[in-house]
Amino acid sequence: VTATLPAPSEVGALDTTVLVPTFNEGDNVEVLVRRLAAVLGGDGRTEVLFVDDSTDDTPQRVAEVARRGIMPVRLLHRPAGERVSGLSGAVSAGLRSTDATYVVVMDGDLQHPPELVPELRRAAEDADVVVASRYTGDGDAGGLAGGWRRSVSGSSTLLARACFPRRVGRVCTDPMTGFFCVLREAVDLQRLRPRGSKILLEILARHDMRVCELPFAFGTRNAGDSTASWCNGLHFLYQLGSLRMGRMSRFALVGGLGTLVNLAVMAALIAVGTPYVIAAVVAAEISILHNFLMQERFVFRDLHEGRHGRWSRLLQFFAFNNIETVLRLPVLVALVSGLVLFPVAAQALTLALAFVVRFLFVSRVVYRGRAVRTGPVVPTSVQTVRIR
Ligand SMILES: Nc1nc2c(ncn2[C@@H]2O[C@H](COP(=O)(O)OP(=O)(O)O)[C@@H](O)[C@H]2O)c(=O)[nH]1
Ligand SMILES: [Mg+2]
Repeated sequence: VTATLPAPSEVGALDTTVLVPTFNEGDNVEVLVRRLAAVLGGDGRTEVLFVDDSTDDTPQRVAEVARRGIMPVRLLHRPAGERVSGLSGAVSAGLRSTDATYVVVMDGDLQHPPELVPELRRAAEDADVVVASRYTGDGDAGGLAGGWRRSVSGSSTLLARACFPRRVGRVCTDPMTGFFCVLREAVDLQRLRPRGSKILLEILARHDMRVCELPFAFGTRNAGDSTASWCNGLHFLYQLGSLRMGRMSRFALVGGLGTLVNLAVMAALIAVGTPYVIAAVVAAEISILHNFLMQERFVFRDLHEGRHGRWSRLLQFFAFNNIETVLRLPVLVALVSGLVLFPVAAQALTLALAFVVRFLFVSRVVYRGRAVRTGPVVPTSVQTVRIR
């Protein structure tokens, strides 16, 4: 079924989009829209945009509320297979699909009081981003279920602030909040590499923003279940690591680990009596595979949508590294027989030489031209949604 929801604004340009990422929040949709409409009034310059990754009937519930016309409501439903980068991906898809001057991002479970939205919007006159913080003034993180989640949230907040002292630490007490208002044009969407669930951290860490904060009390979830999990925690650490470390340093880390794998395998094979040249070749193949898998996951993960498929990338990577292995072998032999170095030490030397060459090849050839694609801005007047 295809349905067209009402246009958000006939009055003029859209001032604010209230962007609500939702995952199975059917029971919260209507209450949220009603409470938003009560404080935002019907100025026609504010819309609610649900960016939905649900597997339940949330899209239908949004469509119902939209038809009632309480206020302009738009739905961007991402069907299975298109739900890239989870919560952060949903927020950045929403940012991309609006041309409103301001975007207020908030949860769909009423843990973020809708009544604060007008205040956030007002404060944004003097800032690029207004953060609703649980950790400033009268703010309160009480709605986080249990002491354990409170301490996890508190310590990850400190960690994030410590990692980015200037852009985050000094200016923002709650970079992990999902409740904030941002001047849309202050965000360079090309720069975002959304992953995990902390989009505000991503935005702050990648821009020099004028930040302002308002305290707020984090409520308890209205209906449905939280998506917090161990997996989210690991994602957060990964997000923090990749935000802090550029591609080259992650590549170096993977290469460093690969070198250790290479040398360990070679030493082990020599220890059981394998001739050192054969040991060097086997060690090289194993470390090539190791490096490929690690870099796919941790270095070039955001660039997978490019012109080559995974097998083709693997093939190129293997081909290049084997040429490199073949070129390194005579150097290895020369070092061992000429300079009488221990084979493992000589291998370490050839690997160090090859590192620079390898980075140049991989970044210039294998992953060339894979900048993240940014779609055109979808006009806000009409949004066609698929409703299953
Ligand atoms: N679109 C989208 N929304 C999500 C996803 N995961 C969580 N959400 C929404 O993000 C908001 C915060 O999630 P929640 O589970 O309440 O996290 P918590 O408040 O930290 O427990 C809620 O509105 C969820 O419905 C996702 O993968 N995609
Ligand atoms: Mg919640």
